[in-house]
Amino acid sequence: MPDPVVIATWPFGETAVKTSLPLLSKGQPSLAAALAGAQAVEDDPRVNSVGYGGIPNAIGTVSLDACVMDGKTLACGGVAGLENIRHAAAVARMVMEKTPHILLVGAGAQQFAMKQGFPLESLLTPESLTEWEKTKPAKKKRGEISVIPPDSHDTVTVLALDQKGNLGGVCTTSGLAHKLPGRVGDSPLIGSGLYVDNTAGAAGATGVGEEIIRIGGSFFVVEQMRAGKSPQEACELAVKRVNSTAVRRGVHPARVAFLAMDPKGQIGAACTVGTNFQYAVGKGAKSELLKAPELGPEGK
Ligand code: SD4
Repeated sequence: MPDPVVIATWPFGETAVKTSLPLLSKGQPSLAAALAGAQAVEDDPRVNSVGYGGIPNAIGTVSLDACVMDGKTLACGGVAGLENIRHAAAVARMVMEKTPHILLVGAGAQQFAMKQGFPLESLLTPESLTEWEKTKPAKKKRGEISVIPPDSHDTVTVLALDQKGNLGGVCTTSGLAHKLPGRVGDSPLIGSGLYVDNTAGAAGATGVGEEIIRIGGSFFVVEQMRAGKSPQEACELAVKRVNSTAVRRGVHPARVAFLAMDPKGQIGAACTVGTNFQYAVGKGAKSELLKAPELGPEGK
């Protein structure tokens, strides 16, 4: 029986880890435990990039993206552009369990959630509104992506290994602050923000979604593990790939981070330079916060 392990992005990932770990220790399945952890972050109004209290898009609407994946069966589900419903990850799980589809968006996702009994509510808080006002980009050039305020920490991605040796993962976010209405990031896209397969490993991402989608980020990391790389090596290869695409496009590498877990519960993480990516790790009765290595475009 493997020791349960759970990892989650950013310092607020500690909230997720502390919620998930006792559930895993009681024998709960990885996906249920990861979802409970992610939901604790969605509910925390102090986290202004996930769920309730997330920073709104360019027109002041909080719009959530999320997905879930089960490593045993490859069952998965997601929602994108979900408004006025705080538990986006739980809705994603319902998409997985109750529909033949994988991704529901916008009004359709909201209608589906309401039918499943999720309440409608405003996700804005006075604090998130103030932060939105304060960080509003003065003027954006056409095609320019909003810059994430340096202190706003992003998506929560939770990867868990349960006592039966099954991997499960959840990714949930309000996405880039000030994004264009209708913009979908990596977080609800299976293979970009999250990918989980018991036969190879689990991976998740955080940062500028466009860069993660461009390289098929989480799928890339899992396939590196399938080919024999360690979770650490796999994450570093994904960051190098992001860096090399940035060099080819003549732009500075965007802020992106990956984290991964193999089927034995070994973990890894890496990020682009200047990202200051920290992640929470829970194993046994212990949880801690680790800092990921940063890789520059020169690949160091
Ligand atoms: C996105 N990856 O929507 C998300 C944003 C984020 O940490 O903040 N990630 O692109």
